[in-house]
Amino acid sequence: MLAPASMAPDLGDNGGSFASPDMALLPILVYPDPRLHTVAQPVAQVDDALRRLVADMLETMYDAGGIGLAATQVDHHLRLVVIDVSEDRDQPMTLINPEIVWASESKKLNEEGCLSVPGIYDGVERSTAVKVRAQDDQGQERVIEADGLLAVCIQHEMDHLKGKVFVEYLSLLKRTRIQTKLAKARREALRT
Ligand code: K1U
Ligand code: ZN
Repeated sequence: MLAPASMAPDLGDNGGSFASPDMALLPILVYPDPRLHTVAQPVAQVDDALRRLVADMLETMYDAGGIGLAATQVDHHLRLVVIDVSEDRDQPMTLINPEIVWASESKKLNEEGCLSVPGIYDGVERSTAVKVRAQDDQGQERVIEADGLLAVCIQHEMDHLKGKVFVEYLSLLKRTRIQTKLAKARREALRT
């Protein structure tokens, strides 16, 4: 993986596994919730309210064991993504108004999961490397060159901003089975 050198960890003492008492866990929408298909709007202003949402999304992502989270998944329809693919969970990245400015022609099938599709993992073909332009949590424009897991995660999260969930790359038969499985899990959770 190429290091995202131009995008320094962005939350200082609030990043990584450190959680301040005023952070909040946000409920994650579960597929097939129709709100997951909302197209996110650009962030107009990077201010304290947005930084608060970023901190809450990071806490939610770490708590859920994810490597990424899009604002769409927590019912905020803004072009905002948080990611941490580091082993030690101490390199949070915030991508505000991200745009993929280049994607490699070479593609690879990767096993993906999604916090909005709990317990389901399947293969999706993605570009092996991408270049992304985004603002950080101070509103500074950054360019990130990514490959490996970071490139896969960025593409997965950017799909969420378009209202697309990874299972939509799978066959109708697989999607139907996934919906049946999640509906059963929801019924069982309601019973207990
Ligand atoms: O968007 C999300 O729901 C987060 C998702 C991101 C993602 C995982 C794997 C490939 C592409 C994108 C997750 O973090 S799901 C959690 C998970 O399964 C996982 C955790 C660590 C490494 C790999 C997968
Ligand atoms: Zn996802």
